[in-house]
Amino acid sequence: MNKTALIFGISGQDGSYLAELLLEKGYTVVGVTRRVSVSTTERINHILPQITIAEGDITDGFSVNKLIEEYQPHEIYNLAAQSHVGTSFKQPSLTWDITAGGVLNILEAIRYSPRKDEIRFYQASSSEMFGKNYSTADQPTLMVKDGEVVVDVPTGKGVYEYKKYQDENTEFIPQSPYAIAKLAAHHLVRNYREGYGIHGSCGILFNHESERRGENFVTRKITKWIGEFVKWSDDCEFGGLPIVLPEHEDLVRVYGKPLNKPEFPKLRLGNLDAKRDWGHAEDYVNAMWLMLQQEEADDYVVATGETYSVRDFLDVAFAKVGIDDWSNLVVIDPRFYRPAEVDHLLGIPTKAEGKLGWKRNVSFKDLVHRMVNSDCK
Ligand code: NDP
Ligand code: GDR
Repeated sequence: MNKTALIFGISGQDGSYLAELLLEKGYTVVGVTRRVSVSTTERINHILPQITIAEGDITDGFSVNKLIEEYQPHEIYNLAAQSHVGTSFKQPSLTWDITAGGVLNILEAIRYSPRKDEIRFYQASSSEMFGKNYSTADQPTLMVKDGEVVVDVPTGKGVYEYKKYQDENTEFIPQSPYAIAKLAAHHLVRNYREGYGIHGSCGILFNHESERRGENFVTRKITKWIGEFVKWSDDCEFGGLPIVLPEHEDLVRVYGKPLNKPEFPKLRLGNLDAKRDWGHAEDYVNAMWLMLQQEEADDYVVATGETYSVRDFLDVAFAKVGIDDWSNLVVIDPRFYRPAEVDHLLGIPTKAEGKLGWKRNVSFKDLVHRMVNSDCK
């Protein structure tokens, strides 16, 4: 008999990749979507004939109970959340209800299900829970970026660093309503695991992006802008990349621009110094599945072990379309700053690699290039 998986959040970035993975593995896939006025199935339209879509909302405990009773899943993946950190400062109460309260509804439904012992549960925890905290290595090690040792240009010698990192033993000091809600959910899963014997695992996933990433997360915001900008500049009279006139703060102007063609707004961003550990979502959904194949439920950090700033992301993304200096194309806009920031994330996935046999396949550079290519199409 093939297994049934119930995915909350199937219409999101991770939900779409996870559904594809589970279909490949022969699962019956049921995905929960909430009623909205416009369709949100763009990321899963190509697999709709192979999956079942059920209407529900994780903030509605009755609907969660009903779904688990009706579809009798062997595995439940909770990817549903108000997942935007910036938005969580503007809508903290909604974020709490979905991102923390919704998880409680699922755990309670499993706890009282007659099939409790047959169900395995995955909760999408987040590196945001570490917030401003990190651990520091005792010994300096050579700095590695994109698989290569970083070399000091004048001396030609490798650069050493006391690595600042997060792993399963790093204390959580969350910095946003989103992270606090995720941390509450994280502890609820642990509590229901220890208290009621629920097979619940949390993946503490660091940032993962893709061609399907939501357009208001910084990586996709950048690559989408580049895609539109390249198209705009291709259409300019002189062809090729435009000459940017620096005195125009908000708009990209070019010599030779046809009069009837609108100028192009610059890319507006917030904090460029924040560092993130960025991987590809395709690799990360595999870790979710692996966690539920373990006899014992547990929590795992899933990350690449490397960190890059938003500025680094801009460098690689713009270089892909032949632009080495993007400084005149980007405007710093205080609207995109957050009241409290997470400055440095670098996850050590040793436990996931050792116990789950998980490994990532897509490097930082490949991730950025894939996203730029996709948005330039
Ligand atoms: P997305 O924002 O792309 O997807 C979130 C999903 O949750 C969407 O399908 C959304 O549905 C659904 N959802 C939101 N509210 C509800 C609700 N009340 N009831 C049912 N469904 C709801 O997130 P990602 O795919 O990027 O992330 C998946 C999960 O992993 C999230 O929980 C996120 O917080 C967490 N996470 C993500 C990381 C990342 O880097 N991507 C890293 C660590 C954790 P709709 O389409 O209707 O909006
Ligand atoms: P994050 O992702 O907050 O890490 O949460 P996001 O891409 O939103 O921000 C990353 C960093 O970029 C800075 N930044 C900007 N961010 C956005 N969105 N828009 C901007 O214009 C901008 N300019 C600079 C941010 O300040 C931040 O430092 C993601 C989500 O997927 C969460 O759900 C998940 O839990 C974590 O990753 C791990």
